[in-house]
Amino acid sequence: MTNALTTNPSVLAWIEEKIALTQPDRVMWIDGSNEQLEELRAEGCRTGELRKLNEEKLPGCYLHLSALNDVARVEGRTFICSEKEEDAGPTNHWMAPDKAYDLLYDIAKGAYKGRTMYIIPYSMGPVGSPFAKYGIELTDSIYVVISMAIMTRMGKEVYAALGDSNDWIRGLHCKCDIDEEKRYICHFPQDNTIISVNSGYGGNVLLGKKCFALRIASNLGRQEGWLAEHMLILGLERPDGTITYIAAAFPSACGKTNLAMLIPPELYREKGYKVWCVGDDIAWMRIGADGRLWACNPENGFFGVAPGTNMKSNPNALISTQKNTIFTNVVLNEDDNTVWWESLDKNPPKNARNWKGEKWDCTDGSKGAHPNSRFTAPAKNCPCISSEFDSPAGVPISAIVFGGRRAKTAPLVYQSRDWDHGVFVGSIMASETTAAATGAVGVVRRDPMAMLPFCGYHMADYWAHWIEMGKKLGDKAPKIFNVNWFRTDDEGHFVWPGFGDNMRVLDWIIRRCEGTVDANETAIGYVPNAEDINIDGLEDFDIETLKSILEVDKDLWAAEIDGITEFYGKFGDKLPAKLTEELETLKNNLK
Ligand code: OXD
Ligand code: MN
Repeated sequence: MTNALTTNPSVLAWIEEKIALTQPDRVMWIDGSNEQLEELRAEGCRTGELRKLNEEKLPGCYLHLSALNDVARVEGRTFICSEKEEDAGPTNHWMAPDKAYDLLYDIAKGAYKGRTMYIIPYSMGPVGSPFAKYGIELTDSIYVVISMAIMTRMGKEVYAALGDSNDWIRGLHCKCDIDEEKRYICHFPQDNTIISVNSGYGGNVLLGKKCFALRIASNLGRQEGWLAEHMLILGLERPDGTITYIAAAFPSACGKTNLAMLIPPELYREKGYKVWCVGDDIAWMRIGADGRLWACNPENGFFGVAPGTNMKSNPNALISTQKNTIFTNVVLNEDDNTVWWESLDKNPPKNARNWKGEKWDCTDGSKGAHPNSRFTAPAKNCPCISSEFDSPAGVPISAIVFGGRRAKTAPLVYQSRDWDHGVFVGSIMASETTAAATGAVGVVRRDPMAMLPFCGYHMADYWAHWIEMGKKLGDKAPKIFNVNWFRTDDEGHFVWPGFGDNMRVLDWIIRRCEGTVDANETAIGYVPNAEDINIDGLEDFDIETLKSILEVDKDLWAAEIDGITEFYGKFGDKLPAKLTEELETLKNNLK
């Protein structure tokens, strides 16, 4: 093949096959160089796929507007195409692999005619590290190439690291006509292959992220004895310079990026506490030579939700977006060629275009940015990025935190009795819908380990894998906690201030990990004694208020048991016996 950047036979054979299928006019081997990326950015601006923003105010930044019907992940059109249906399990959509390949190849046939095939070599995890896994994505989208350059370690060094190995993830993306009816995001775990057609939206087409680093990687983790999780990773530095690492899973829209980049309240900052961000969305975790659990963020950038991000909610995220960032579906300020989104500040631009590219009048009550508008920003831009971000060994995890959005049931924080109980706590994770989201308030959506849309195999086998990991870790296992920042009072107002003040809860968590603070054993696990959570300096918040959100209401938990029993019912015989036992223990404890 002309200009090929590799001689790897499995790579060349696969690409040749896909060239024959998609019939591109041109083929471009992406080498990761800035020169090539600049050429592509300029080309993207010529075709209208990108708009270069104000170089002085937002250097190296671009705006991209997606098709109107293509603004989010599409769970209903996302399939796990395992050989056997039962391996996908009741929480995934399944399609038989033969049927899926036929359908997808039919759609992909000739899909690159008149277009260029870009061949993207990328690594999830630092190239050459024990965590790293390599992938090649074929795409006909410049937006995908320049986004992958931010979100992954992309470039020809990946071919050098791969050598002649066949151990890499195949990814084929075709924009086609962005036809919703023919949109499919399919995963073939037995072939390490992902095919995505008729979408241009990040979560569906940046194949390194949800498709590879979670759905395919969760399968690899199961086979190879590690975990691929939908978790942030942060390091909490104390005044003596020691750093404790925490991994935390929350469903979408529970503030994962904010927690990952938390700025401690002043009373902690004065003493020298700091939070370092290792990752905001995905953690790969392996047992290290010392027997502990070590975690690595396989990504290289943040694909964050823009609305709600501002200098108060998350200054570190906002600062991360001030250079070399791609904004998708936000407002264009035509006066100074910059961007805006709801709640960025109180000054919506007067002369503006909304995410649809239409003239937008901020006083007409419509939203200017799409609620799922995004920034794609290099992790290195983040002022609190951890010095261990590129560490080949990852970071040792002391605590795993699960969380959800519960008005009353879950207390502010509690600790599981042990690893297996912690797996139970993760498996029953749930969020209640808010009025803003659906109109139906308080509907509980179970989202075990925040992996509902991302676990690439049977969820009950996944829980069994977690239990196995606990056996291997033994007494070196991280402690497992659950947090709930979203308890409400009788008027429906949030009680806990959240944001930077979540540091006060993290502080308790790390003291529990090192065994320097006591706790109160309740039916659901260890709950803090109110005196042990530092509430100094919190306004309108006293120890009674704190006690009100540490309360475990037995009636609500009895109702919760019904919900859990119904949910567990879906998994039939595959449900690990340990989890049934944990449910029984909970029932007995509540009696
Ligand atoms: C994400 C998600 O985009 O979880 O990270 O939906
Ligand atoms: Mn996510």
